[in-house]
Amino acid sequence: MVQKVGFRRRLSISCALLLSAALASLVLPGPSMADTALQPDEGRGVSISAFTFEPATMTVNAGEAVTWVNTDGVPHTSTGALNHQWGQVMTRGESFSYTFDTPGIYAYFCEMHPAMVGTITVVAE
Ligand SMILES: [Cu+2]
Repeated sequence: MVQKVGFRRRLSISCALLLSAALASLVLPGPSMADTALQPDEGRGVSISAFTFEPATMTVNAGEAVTWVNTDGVPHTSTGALNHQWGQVMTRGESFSYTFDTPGIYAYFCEMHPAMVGTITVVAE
């Protein structure tokens, strides 16, 4: 019985290692991708990396743009949660900018992976 449990544990650790190796090869950006993420063309930058919006919460002034940059190996979207005010599919290396003109709290998510969520808070200048 004890041996059986031990075997299962080793097996699940092996599976976890294989899975993380597979995920790492899918989602790890190259160095040039990371540079792109840090220097968006327009506005403040949100990097999409390892199925996460980073930073997940950001505050900007009204009239400012936010640029999302996908550094993952799979497509993601940035989609406004309220009536899909904005929405754009980004493949690896692609970016999308949206200008927030009206103060408020804007929740957004990835349509392909709804567990990916973020919030942009827009304050009056
Ligand atoms: Cu996604």
